[in-house]
Parts: sequence; structure tokens; C-alpha cells
Amino acid sequence: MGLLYLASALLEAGFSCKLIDASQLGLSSKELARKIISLSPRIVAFTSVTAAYPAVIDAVSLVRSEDSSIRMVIGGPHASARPMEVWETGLFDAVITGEGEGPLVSLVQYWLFPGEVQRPFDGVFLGEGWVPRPFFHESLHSIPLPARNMVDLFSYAHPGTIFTKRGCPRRCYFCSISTSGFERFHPLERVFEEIDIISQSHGIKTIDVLDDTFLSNGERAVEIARYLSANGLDWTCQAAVVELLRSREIIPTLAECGLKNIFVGMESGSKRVMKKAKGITPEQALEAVSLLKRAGVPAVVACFILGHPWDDYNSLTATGEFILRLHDMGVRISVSLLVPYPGSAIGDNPERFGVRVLSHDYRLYNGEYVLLDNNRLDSEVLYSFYVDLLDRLTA
Ligand code: B12
Ligand code: SF4
Repeated sequence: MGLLYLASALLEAGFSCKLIDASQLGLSSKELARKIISLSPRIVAFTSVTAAYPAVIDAVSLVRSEDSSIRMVIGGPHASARPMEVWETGLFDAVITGEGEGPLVSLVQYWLFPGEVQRPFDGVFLGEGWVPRPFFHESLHSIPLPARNMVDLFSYAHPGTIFTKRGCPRRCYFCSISTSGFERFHPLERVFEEIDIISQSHGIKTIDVLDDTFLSNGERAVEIARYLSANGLDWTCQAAVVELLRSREIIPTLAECGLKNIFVGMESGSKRVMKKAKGITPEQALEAVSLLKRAGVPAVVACFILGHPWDDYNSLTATGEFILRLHDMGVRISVSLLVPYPGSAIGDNPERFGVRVLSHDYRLYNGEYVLLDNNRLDSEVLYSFYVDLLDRLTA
């Protein structure tokens, strides 16, 4: 979605561009580099989450060794969280931090028409004399609709994705928020227009609302749900437990309006750890689930993290029991090991949480490895607990 927004901004400014979703196409770094070179671009813009960053570096190095005249810029979650680390590789001509629509267009204009554009936007970092400062659009009104025609939507497992807002009002300690910024809403008419495009122009009948938390504004959520329902669409979203409890009276309406799957962040099953990690209690989490079930929402996915800085064997066991209890109630479970993502409070300041980062190999930053040592929990014990739990959930 990020690339579709960026492509749209470039097209609207009059530039031509091509989009390669390397992970979707299953391209290796070598294949990606070959593809880039075959297109003879003047500028290549890369995006990456932390886990994909090493592969991007490999691809960029290969492109550089073949053709040093191509200008290369990187943005997205990893570059926004670690702009200097990225810059110091010496591989990029610019790093963009935060939201990229305005900054990328201004950078391309600056590079292609140097006399006409004196200085690109905030958010652009071009080395010495520049300060890496994340840029966020104050309002989302001027951002063009994502250029969905640039990809084969049906090659994706979830072709009907949409954002009705950007940013999250919360600040969970494990969440990397360097690219999502403060909460801003897309105008409702625009959300409706996008829903029409997805459903009518593309013929997609299920809409996945990717907002970090869909229910931060309950009234708006209901308006959007009603529009989806009036158009005969099913939809999915993500919400926080506190929002579900606060908006309990609208849950039946959301269910009637076609909400078919909801992701809810619970993060632990231990009272003590849940309080610290998410500011909620296991009872509140169970109450949120029963509100959803009673309203008839067909699927609830509860998301958990193992290996919080406050976790010990007892809290881990409590989490395991809580997860299995939910599983028995028909709740689907998503569980991963804690990752100290750059841009998150724990990734940027692990010492504040009394933990030590065990590996800086970003290829391991996908939630399947133990990456922190918290002194209370042996890494091997934590890892086997995680593997056993996955086995029990899939048995
Ligand atoms: C939706 C989502 C997903 C969906 C994606 C679905 C889809 N069809 O796109 C799914 C579930 C697949 C997913 C998977 C993962 N995700 Co995710 N995801 C998100 C989420 C909630 C929204 C991303 C998004 O599209 N935002 C909207 C678009 C417009 O924003 P954007 O992509 O950030 O792009 C903007 C800017 O970043 C910038 N930008 C981005 N790239 C570039 C490049 C250039 C050149 C420029 C100039 C600017 C620029 O401009 C864009 C437009 O403003 C974010 C959290 C968040 N709110 O950002 C997490 C987030 C991106 N995900 C994250 C992670 C960790 C993952 C996984 C690694 C999880 C895992 N363990 O497997 C995988 C990796 C998948 C992959 N290969 O990329 C982390 C990344 C943290 C980090 N430092 O790496 C985030 C930030 C969550 C978090 N808060 O911690 N994710
Ligand atoms: S984990 Fe979810 S609720 Fe917490 S800050 Fe990130 S997006 Fe917001």
C-alpha cells in the first residue's frame, strides 16, 4: 500500500514510474537487481521493513556495481527509524523519513530539475548539512488515492486493502511508529470513493481495513461499516481491547454490517505483564472477545507476544493457559516472539527496559527468534515454550 501511494503521488506530479513488489514476486536480491537494471531507470526508490533491509542492501549493492549513474533513495519503516545507519552504508543518494508522498515528489523534482526546485521538503536527508527529520502530512486531504492499477491485485491473498486513517493514538512499547505518526483521518467521502473503486472497478467483495486501530473513533467506524454493508461487502479490521470495551454498544451494528474477522492485540495472558505491556487485564480481554462473539462476529484473532521484558516462567505459563483457553473458545491465535524493532521504544532504548539485544542480524527480526535477554527467562526455555505452544495450537 505504501508503494501504491508513492506511485500515485509521482504519477499525479507528471512523472512516469514502475512498481516492483519484490517480496510478492518472490524475487531474490540478485533477480531484483537484474530487473531494475533492465528497466534503465533514472531513480530507484526502495522501501523496507527491518526484516527485509538486508535483502534491499544486497540488491542496491548489485545495482550500484553495475550502474553508478542511477540515483537511489530509500524510505519506509526501517529507513525512518535508522536514517543514519542507512545513510552510512554509502549506497544511497538520499534517505526519506516519515511519510513519503510530498518528500519523494519534491526530491525527484530537485534531482531532475535542479534549477527549478531549490530545496526538497522536510523528511528528505541528503547528507552533510541536512537533518534527518520525519515528515508527516498535516492533513490527508491532498494525498492521491493509491494507484491500485499498478499491480495485479488478484495475485495478493488480500486484494481489497484500504486505510481509512493513518497513525495510532496509542504508543505500545514494542510498536515501531516511525512511519505511522499521529492520528489523521481520510475524509469520509474519499473512503467511500475508495470502497467503490475496490468493489466496483476491481470487483472485490471483501475489504480489509488495515488501520492500526479501526475503532478509535466509533461513530466514524459505524458510518464506514454502514457504507460497506449497503454495498454488500464483507470486511475485516483490527482493534484494541480498550476501544472494543469503550465502543461496546456499536459492536452488534458492526457485526450486522458484515464485520467477518477482527484482529485484537492482547500481547500476554499474565495480569502483571498485560498491564505493563498493554494497560489491560485478562478479564477485559475476555470481555472484549465475548462481546464480539455474542454480536455474531464470525472470526476473532487474538495476537500475542512472548518474551516481554517483564516475562518470567510464571507469566509465560499464564499466557500459555490463557491462549489455550481462548483457542478452546474458537478464537484464532497469532503468537510471535518479541522483536526489538528499530523505531519502537524497546528497540531504541532496550536498557530502559532492563534487557539486552542478543542479535542485530535484521534477517532474524520476524518474530520467530529470541532476540532479547531479560535475565528472568532463559532464552532456550522461552524458545521451546514458543515452539510447543505453536505445536499445540496447530495439533
Ligand atoms: C498493514 C501492515 C502489514 C500488512 C501489509 C498488508 C498490505 N497489503 O500492505 C501485513 C500483515 C502483510 C504486514 C506484514 C508485516 N509487517 Co506490517 N504493518 C502493517 C501496518 C499496520 C500498515 C502498513 C502500511 O501499509 N501503512 C500505510 C502506508 C501508506 O504506509 P507505509 O507503508 O509506511 O508507507 C509510507 C511511509 O512509510 C513512506 N515510505 C514507505 N516506503 C517508502 C519508500 C520511499 C522511497 C519513500 C520516499 C517513502 C516511503 O511513505 C509511504 C506513504 O506515506 C504497519 C504499521 C503502520 N501503521 O505503518 C505495520 C508495520 C509496517 N509492519 C511491521 C512488521 C514488523 C511486519 C512484518 C515483518 C511482521 C512479521 N513478523 O512478519 C511483516 C513484513 C511483511 C513485508 N514483507 O513487508 C512493522 C515494521 C517495523 C520495522 N521496523 O520493521 C510495522 C511498522 C508495525 C509496527 N508498528 O511495528 N504488515
Ligand atoms: S501495537 Fe497497535 S495499539 Fe499499540 S501503538 Fe502499535 S498500532 Fe497502536
